[in-house]
Amino acid sequence: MYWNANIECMAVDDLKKLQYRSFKNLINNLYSFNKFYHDRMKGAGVHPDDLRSLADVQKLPFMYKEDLRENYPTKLFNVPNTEIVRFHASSGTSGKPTVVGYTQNDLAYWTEALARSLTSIGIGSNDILQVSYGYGLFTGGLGLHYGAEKVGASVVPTSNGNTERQLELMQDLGVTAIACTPSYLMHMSYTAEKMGIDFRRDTCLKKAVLGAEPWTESMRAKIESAMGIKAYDIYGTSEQAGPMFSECEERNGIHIGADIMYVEIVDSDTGEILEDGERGEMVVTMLKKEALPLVRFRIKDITSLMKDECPCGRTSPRISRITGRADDMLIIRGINVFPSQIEYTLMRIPQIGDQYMIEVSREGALDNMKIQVEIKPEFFSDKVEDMVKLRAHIESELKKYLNLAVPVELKAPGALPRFEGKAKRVIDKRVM
Ligand code: DLL
Repeated sequence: MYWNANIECMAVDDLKKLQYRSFKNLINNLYSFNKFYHDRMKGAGVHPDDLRSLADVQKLPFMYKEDLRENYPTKLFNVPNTEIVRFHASSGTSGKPTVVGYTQNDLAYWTEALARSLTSIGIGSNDILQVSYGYGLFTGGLGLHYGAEKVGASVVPTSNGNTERQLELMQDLGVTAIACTPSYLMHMSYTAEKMGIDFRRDTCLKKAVLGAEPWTESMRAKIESAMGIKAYDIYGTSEQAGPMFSECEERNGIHIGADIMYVEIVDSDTGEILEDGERGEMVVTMLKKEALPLVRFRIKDITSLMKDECPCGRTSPRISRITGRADDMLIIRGINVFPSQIEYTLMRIPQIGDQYMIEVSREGALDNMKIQVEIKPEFFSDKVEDMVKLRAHIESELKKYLNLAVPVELKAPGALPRFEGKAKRVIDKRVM
């Protein structure tokens, strides 16, 4: 089932022509009417006439999150205030927050992208979707809300928090799908167990639309087997609009609406464009945005453009699972580690529950890492020798996969903090 087969299944050459036309219009407009982009292009010695093909996009300079911060809150908006109908803002956990504005058309394209995504997951008018992403300045709640209404699903707008009430409503209303962060779903699963709720027996839940934070295939396996549902990856950032693009039923890469966003993958250090299949930092140009245009914006998320065609019939480009952010990488005694590699290893160990925490500290010139993991109730024991054995096993698995000796601390079930929004898995105690 497609939401917009004309675009989603368009011949690849036609899609590229469409992208080039939108791109050309965008750049002509920005060069003529937007001081920021005009000055940037002049500074780089590029005129719109130099852009003769899609590949010429790479002549344009990159744009960074700092550009948004420096122009806080609305200096980069490209429309008069009267055309802005909504604001969202990032939480500002990694610096000053950024504000995003939307025109009516921006909201319409955002909702269109989500309608395509939800349809590709098989969510439609027969579904009752509980939206447990936060509502408010965060884009998750309202984004999914309007996308789900567009496809005719019945929305239960619970937002996050008050988990016991959420579980009751889920049962009472016969909720079939949920949208939230993977960490919040795991928290729900944990709370349900404590309340004696069995998802398979006591709910109609079949699907989960999970994103807003990195998660791994082993986390997917854990969620699916614990709850008897299918979990789908959804991606987006507030600068792009919010959650937008997701996996289809094939669950092998995230389909990007090619008419909405043009993706390049570059080497984080050199900025050079990488081949399809190579992992690097995602750079996006939003082809339709009016209020806050983005041209060659460096998102910092690490992914690759996939080479193969998707059996679902959609011709749109696909990106592989986001494995982290370029600025998330930890260098421990010279070895590069992404938190997602740690999660992947931990979640495959059956005795480990769904919570872990990575602590990084510095001793002299050396960075150290320690990992705390929660053990599932059925494997947690008072017998010291059992726990010592289990800890040694986890440490040896980490050594095998990461090539790094990391001390592990075992925690009782429920001992580590839970998250209602985005999980914070790394505590960085280094003084920079
Ligand atoms: O997290 C938008 C969103 C809401 C996406 C709901 C999906 C679902 P921001 O708060 O601006 O926007 O954070 C964007 O979150 O750059 C990634 O680092 C991370 N992220 C989002 N989705 C995924 C995902 C929303 N599926 C930042 N996998 C991005 C990995 C993700 N990381």
